[in-house]
Amino acid sequence: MTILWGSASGLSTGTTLPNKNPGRNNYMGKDLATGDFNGDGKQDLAVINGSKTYVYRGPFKRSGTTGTVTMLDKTSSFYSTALIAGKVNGDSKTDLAIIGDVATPEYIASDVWFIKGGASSHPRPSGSVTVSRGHVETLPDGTEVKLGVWIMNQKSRRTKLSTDKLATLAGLGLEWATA
Ligand SMILES: [Ca+2]
Repeated sequence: MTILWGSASGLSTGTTLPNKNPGRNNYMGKDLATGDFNGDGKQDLAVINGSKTYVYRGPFKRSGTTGTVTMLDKTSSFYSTALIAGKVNGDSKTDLAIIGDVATPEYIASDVWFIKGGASSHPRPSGSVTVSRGHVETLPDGTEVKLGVWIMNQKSRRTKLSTDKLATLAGLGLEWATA
C-alpha cells in the first residue's frame, strides 16, 4: 500500500507502507479508513490486510516510518471485511467500526465491532447500541443484514455459543451474554 503525498502541484511521490501481514492472498488495503483514533492530533490509518485490521498511527514520514502499528481483531474466528471511521461519541477522537464475518463450525454470520478511539485504541469491542427486532442494517455495498433478527437468534441459543462469542457480545453491551 502506497501513500501519495499531496503538494502544490497535486499528488506527487509515494511511500510504501510496511506490510505487517505478508502472505500470498492477504491483499493489504482491502479496505481502509482514516482519522485520529488516539487523539494526538496526527491522522492515523486503519487498514484491512488479509482478514485482520491494523491501525497505523501517525505521523507518516516520506522515509516510510510510521507510529506504532497494532493488529486490532485478534479473534481467530473474526474476519474483517469493511471499515467505517467517524466520531460517534463526544470526545475528539475518531471511532472505528469493523464489519466482518464470524465463522464457527455451525454457521457464518455478520458481526460488527465498535472500537472507541482512545490513547491505546483498545482492541476489545466496546460501547453499546440498542437494536430493535425488526432492524435491518444496510452496509456500504448495499448488502442488507437483518441485525435485529440475528441478535434475537444469538440470544435464543446463547447456551450453545462459544465463550469467545459470548465475551464479544457482552463487550458490545448485550447483558444476556454476560456470564
Ligand atoms: Ca493519531
